[in-house]
Amino acid sequence: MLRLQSPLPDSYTLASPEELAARITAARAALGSRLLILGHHYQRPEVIRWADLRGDSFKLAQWAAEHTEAEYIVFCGVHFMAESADVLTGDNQAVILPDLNAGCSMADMANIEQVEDVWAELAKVTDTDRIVPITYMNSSAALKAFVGERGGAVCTSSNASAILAWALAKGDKVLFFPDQHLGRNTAFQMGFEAADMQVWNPHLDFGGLDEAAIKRSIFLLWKGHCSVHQRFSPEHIEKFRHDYPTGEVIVHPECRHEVVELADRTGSTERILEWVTEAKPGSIIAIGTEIHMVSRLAEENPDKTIISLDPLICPCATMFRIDEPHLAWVLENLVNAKVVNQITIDDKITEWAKVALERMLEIT
Ligand code: CIZ
Ligand code: SF4
Repeated sequence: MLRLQSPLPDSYTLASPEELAARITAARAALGSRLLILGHHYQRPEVIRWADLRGDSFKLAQWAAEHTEAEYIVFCGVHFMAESADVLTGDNQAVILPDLNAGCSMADMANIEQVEDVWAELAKVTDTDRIVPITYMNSSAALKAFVGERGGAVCTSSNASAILAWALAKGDKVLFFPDQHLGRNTAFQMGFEAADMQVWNPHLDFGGLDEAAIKRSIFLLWKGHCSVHQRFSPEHIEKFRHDYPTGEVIVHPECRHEVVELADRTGSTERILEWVTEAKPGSIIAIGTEIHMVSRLAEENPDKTIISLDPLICPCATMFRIDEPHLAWVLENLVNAKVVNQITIDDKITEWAKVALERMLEIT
């Protein structure tokens, strides 16, 4: 979704990297503890080096809420992450996204109007009181509020199986959005079979399913995906195993199921970080996730061979939008007491989105 970031003045776009670094350093010093810069694992190196804290989307949002002294939270990540941070932080804290066009193509694959329509369609063929809606963290605050209001919860890639088990203890079916792959991989990991899952295509009537298929299913998986993770293929794994017979393959659960099946381990960014950090010196590991995180792990673990599972992988284009000119621009505005690019969620959405996020915390 295009969110109309206005172009930056030339004084930022034409500045040299050295000048930008000096300006960011000065702005950070001027703002002191009033400022907290958060950096997601998928950020580029020129940006992540300025982050006070690094983590996955949920950890970052929690840290933002814990750092009550920080008036300004500059979120180097994508839109849904800044929204979650705004939901969890106090009214005295402003969450700022350096480039408003840093969205997430997966999160944009499900919007609130579509999800409300799907719910109404489901009500025609089944009892929606028995369906528990679960949204992946990678979704808009409006979707988090939707699930919160209807007895559902948010999940992350670290806790999806615990959340889905909880959902099935309270209902008969799960409507899972927006990532079909995380939903499918988690359901398989929990022991369910392909026959228990149906893909719901929001662009077709009744998701493209017939009534019997909807009734039979346990998991209705929204037809969404991450374009970065969907690129990893079984052929990449075969090639790696051929080249490095003693190597290990670790992939993110946003990858396709046939990739997850062939991998040695599957886990969230935080898990991948732990596994690589704990691996023995000399280990050879191919990783299937965003390239900036893989390159950073390679740099930080020089005693191990860490490579990308796909040698031609592209970075996440929206994460990549956050750059030093945008960071310098938001920070210098803050120094001049001007808050630009603030992400604010209205009170009603905040209330229910918080319920959905807090429910996730209680369950896990
Ligand atoms: O939640 C996040 O930060 C993302 C995008 C993935 C992960 O596995 O942590
Ligand atoms: Fe969204 Fe995929 Fe980018 Fe993550 S890597 S922010 S899921 S597009």
